[in-house]
Amino acid sequence: MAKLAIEELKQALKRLPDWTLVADREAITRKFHFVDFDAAFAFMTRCALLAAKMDHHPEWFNVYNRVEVTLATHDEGGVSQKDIDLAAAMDGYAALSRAT
Ligand code: H2B
Repeated sequence: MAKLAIEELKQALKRLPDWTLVADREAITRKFHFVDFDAAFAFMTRCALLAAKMDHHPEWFNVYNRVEVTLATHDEGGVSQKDIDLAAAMDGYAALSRAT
């Protein structure tokens, strides 16, 4: 899937207000905070099952109740619609557990 042009990407990010562009590469990132590790890991499990289905995988880092996610399409060296779709789905899963 082709990477988005920078203007397309900025447009797409308007609907993902909690996600920002990474400074030194073409990728998007968001930090999630949950009430505890169980909530964080439940979120990661939901995301993992979807990622496997999409064949599109997050770069992520978890400590206790915190999950930091970076999304990029490695094959394209940038952000594609798949990243946007995965980010939107992650926002939805996070909302289920009232993440901030
Ligand atoms: N995930 C992400 N985030 N970017 C990719 O380019 C990508 C992926 N490529 N998951 C897939 C797997 C690719 O390696 C396989 C061969 O389809």
